[in-house]
Amino acid sequence: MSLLNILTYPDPRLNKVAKPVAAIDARIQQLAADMLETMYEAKGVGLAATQVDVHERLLVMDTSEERDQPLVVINPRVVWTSDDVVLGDEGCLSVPGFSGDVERFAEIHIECENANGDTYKIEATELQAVCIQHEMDHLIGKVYVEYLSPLKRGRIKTKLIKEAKEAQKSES
Ligand code: GNR
Ligand code: NI
Repeated sequence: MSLLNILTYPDPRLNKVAKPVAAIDARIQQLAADMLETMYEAKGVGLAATQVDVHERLLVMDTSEERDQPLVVINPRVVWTSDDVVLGDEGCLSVPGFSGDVERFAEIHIECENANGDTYKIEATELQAVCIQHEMDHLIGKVYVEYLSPLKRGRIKTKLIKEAKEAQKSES
């Protein structure tokens, strides 16, 4: 098990489009385990492979209160979305210190594979539904800030670039 580095917005690697996972093998199982460890350590409810600079369609998630229900989602396919939408305040581990309102489907059903290669279905509502849509956006290279106003997105970008430069300075 090891902790992985999470990319920070506006890193261009966050805009890469992930390819399907071709084979659920030991490498993918190790990656999923490391992503879960990284997600729990960062206190996130989800993490997409894109965020750890792996451009394959894999995400992990745990939206349970007790944080004891890890899910590994490989090659997700959307099979149904509700007509209802919800507006929610979203955060992202790749956009530390900020949040913003995003509209999402209230409910979503997906089909995917787990780390053993078994196909299963998730019928998600509430935070889990929002999280799945947020993570699936990462897999197509999309960060939630793209839904915010250009003004708000610009402020976030400027502040995070400044913080990254200051972190670099204090390293040397
Ligand atoms: O930890 C996270 N919390 C969260 C809150 C509201 C909507 C979406 C999320 S996902 C986020 C973790 C993350 O960045 N996943 O990509
Ligand atoms: Ni995110």
